[in-house]
This record gives sequence, structure tokens and C-alpha cells, in this order.
Amino acid sequence: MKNINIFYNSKKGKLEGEKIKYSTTSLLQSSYIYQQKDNLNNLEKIIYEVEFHDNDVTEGDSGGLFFGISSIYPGKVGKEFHMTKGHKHKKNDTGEYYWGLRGIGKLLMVFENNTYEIQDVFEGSLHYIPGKTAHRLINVSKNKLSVGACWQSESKHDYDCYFPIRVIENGDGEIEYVNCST
Ligand code: PAN
Ligand code: ZN
Repeated sequence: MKNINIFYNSKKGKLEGEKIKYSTTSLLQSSYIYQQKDNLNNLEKIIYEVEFHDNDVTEGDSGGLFFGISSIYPGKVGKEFHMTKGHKHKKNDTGEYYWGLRGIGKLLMVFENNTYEIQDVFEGSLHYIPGKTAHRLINVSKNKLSVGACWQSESKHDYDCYFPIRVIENGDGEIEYVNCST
């Protein structure tokens, strides 16, 4: 393998160098996850993006790792803070690390037995997501939230999962967790 010329520019908050790929998720692509689905404006707006290191490993192959930086832009849809769609890993015994790079957020993990945990994400925070655990990242601040992530190449993603908790801003401008059944 060639030397890797890639680094995280912490001032700019982005990956720089060679072999970087991007994916973006717009409001249109993720509106189904929010409780408020109607009267949405600006459906083209980007809610979050992932910068990947393109390491030539094929998704689904065993033995490799993927690295990405996920960034969620600040904002809300209705009362709910911007968030990732959230998923489990299809190869369900594969775990993942997340670590906070900038901004303030929450990591919602829903375990196999349907219990859940919400961890604070901040610059320097470290999060181990065990296998068989649905995970979703939420930006609860007024700035961009970025986390690094490393997962196995055989993991693949299953988006058919249930998150029993919503993270909203209540009428007093406070962060609140709301149980929900959808
Ligand atoms: C992350 C996520 C990324 C985007 O790289 O894929 O944050 O979130 P969704 O995949 O839920 O849209 C990861 O957890 N990889 O396994
Ligand atoms: Zn994952």
C-alpha cells in the first residue's frame, strides 16, 4: 500500500489530502426520520455529510476497516435537532468506535434488548458502540458537530431500526428527551 497523504484539518474541521470521498444526506433523503414530515422547507439542504478515506477496501469484505468523519450541520426539523438516519450493522456482531472532534452532540445507542443509552459527544469524547446496537448521532448545538468513526468493512448498514427516544428543544430552549413509539 502507498503512503497515505491525508489528514484532519482541525481548524477547518475537514479531511484534506488525497483519497477522500464524500457523501451527503439532504433533508429530502432523511425527512422520514423526523416526527414533523409535512410543511418542510428547503428539502435540498444538507443535514449531514460523511468524509471517507478511500482505502480501496470493498464493503462486505472481511478483515478491513473503514474510517470516516461525520458532520451534522446545526438546526432542527420541527422541535427535533438534526440527526443521522441511524442504523445497525448488518453483520450484527461488529462494533464501532466514534470520537468527538468538534461541536456538542448526543450519541443514542439502542441495544439488542431494546434498552438505550445517550452519551454526550464533545471534542475528545470516545464512544464504543457494541455489535447489535442501533446508533444515531444528534447535533444539539448551534455549531457543526463532527465525529470520527471507525468500523469493520464487513459491517454494512441496516437502516431498518427503531429509535425509541427523540431529542428535542423544548419551549424553554432546553434539550429534552421524549419517548416515542414511531
Ligand atoms: C457512520 C455513519 C454516518 C452516517 O459512518 O454511517 O455517521 O450515519 P447514517 O449511516 O446513520 O446515515 C457509521 O456509523 N458507520 O458505521
Ligand atoms: Zn455504524
